[in-house]
Amino acid sequence: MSTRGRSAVAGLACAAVAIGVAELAAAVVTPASAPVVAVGAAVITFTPEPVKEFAIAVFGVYDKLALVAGIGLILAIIAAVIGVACARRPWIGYGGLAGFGLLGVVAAVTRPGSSPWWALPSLIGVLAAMLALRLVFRRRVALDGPETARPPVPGRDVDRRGVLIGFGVAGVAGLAGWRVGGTDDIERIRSTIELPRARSVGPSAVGKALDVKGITPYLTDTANDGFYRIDTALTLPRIDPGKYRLRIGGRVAEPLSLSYQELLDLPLVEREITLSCVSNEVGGELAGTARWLGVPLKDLLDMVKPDAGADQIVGRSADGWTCGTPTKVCSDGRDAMLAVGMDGEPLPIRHGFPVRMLVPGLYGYVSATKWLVELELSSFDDFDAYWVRRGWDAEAPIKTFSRIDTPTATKRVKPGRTPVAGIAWAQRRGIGAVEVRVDDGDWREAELAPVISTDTWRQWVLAWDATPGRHRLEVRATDESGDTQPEKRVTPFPNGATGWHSVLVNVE
Ligand SMILES: Nc1nc2c(c(=O)[nH]1)N[C@H]1C(S)=C(S)[C@@H](COP(=O)(O)O)O[C@H]1N2
Ligand SMILES: [Mo]
Repeated sequence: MSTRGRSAVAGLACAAVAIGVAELAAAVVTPASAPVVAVGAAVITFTPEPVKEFAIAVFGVYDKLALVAGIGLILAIIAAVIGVACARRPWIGYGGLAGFGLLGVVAAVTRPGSSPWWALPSLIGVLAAMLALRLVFRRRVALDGPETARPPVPGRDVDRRGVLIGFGVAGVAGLAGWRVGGTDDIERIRSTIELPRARSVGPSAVGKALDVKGITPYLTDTANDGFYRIDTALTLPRIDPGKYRLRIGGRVAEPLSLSYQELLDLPLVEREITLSCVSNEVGGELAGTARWLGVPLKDLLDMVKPDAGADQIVGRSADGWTCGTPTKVCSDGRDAMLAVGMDGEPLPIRHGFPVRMLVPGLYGYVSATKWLVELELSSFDDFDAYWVRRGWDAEAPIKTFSRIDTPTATKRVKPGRTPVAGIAWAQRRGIGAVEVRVDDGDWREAELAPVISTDTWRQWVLAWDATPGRHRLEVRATDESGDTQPEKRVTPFPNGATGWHSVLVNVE
């Protein structure tokens, strides 16, 4: 390898030491204080809306993975370049490390809910990396015997053993940090929780689903991570239910603070509800249906007695994310709740353990705060929540949606009777009809699966006599108030996508 190549690898080794050691230190402080995570979180906070929308459109639920990979790649390139420069001018290396350390510190201590301690992982990581730099780039010495010694060429040599040790230290520290900083401890506590039974169990459509190959199942497979996850959290908030408190305050007559157990002791309801994300594109998969167990939000508001003008409930997450929900969802009969259970188990950590909010009929960003720690009664005039500050609508009821699950564009279809099937939803209004057309022909009405309420999605199926050739299938749904999905495509920003889903299929 050339001298340059070696120097670049040495630069990478030093950066790896910084990241690995910082990761380990962060596991002790708190995982969110790790520099890459903190910088990533800051990037999420400051990224302009169109870029964020692009990221969700391209990477979907892998947007966070893409972000961390992107940061890693940029870091690696800069580290390699600095490594090369460092062989001649070591101060560039120290300066570069100090710069990155500062970036990590600033990002960490400006995170919501952070403390000055959050600076530590970045500082310790950078100090370790400076030490590594000292060991890896050695002053060039004369290699010949004493008699033939020539003065050394200015510059530095790379100590290969030092580089290997650097990568080793980085790997071990990083792995240890990852083990210690995981959610294992909270997961253990979660697995011992026995939730009380619901006082009121709603009707169920389980067992009434359509039997069509390839159709979205009625209940989402939450246990196997089948339920979509969307949030701004790079590290999952870890909340010990034993220390958990929910504060309910703001414009109320009687503020309240409840422990997890006190919440569980209130009368619970269980309901099947479909949750969906405003970022879901036409044909997208950012929605899921589960059996939710929780405390009716109305019961809690009755306890605190909101002021008449408090038209917005602001939900706060343990990681500082905020969400604004119209207070009136508590008085129109819908099952708005603080959920503690999902499909018979305590909420999974990724879905908001120990407590999250859920409001049928509203997109997640205006209703479904995960890792919920505070409800503040406020007004829409007084407060803009996280996504509202970034231009999304303050109020966002879920729009009618329909999707063709089968056939797909990639599967070969044989001529003859073929089921065209999928799902549709229009929470609060209910799905009245689903229609399908082939190649701009007549719209034909699909058969609908039985439903238990307006708040869950509805499967549908239509028998199609497929003829050889290439065909375009289109779907549109009509809600029970008679409104049909508009054909016009609009993007998810700022209040949800519209348009008919279509697929091109090859019949042969
Ligand atoms: N704390 C917190 N809660 C959150 C979010 C978030 O970023 N942070 N995102 C919301 C959005 S945009 C959606 S669509 C739902 C998704 O819930 P899920 O991840 O359980 O499917 O959570 C909501 N609750
Ligand atoms: Mo969302």
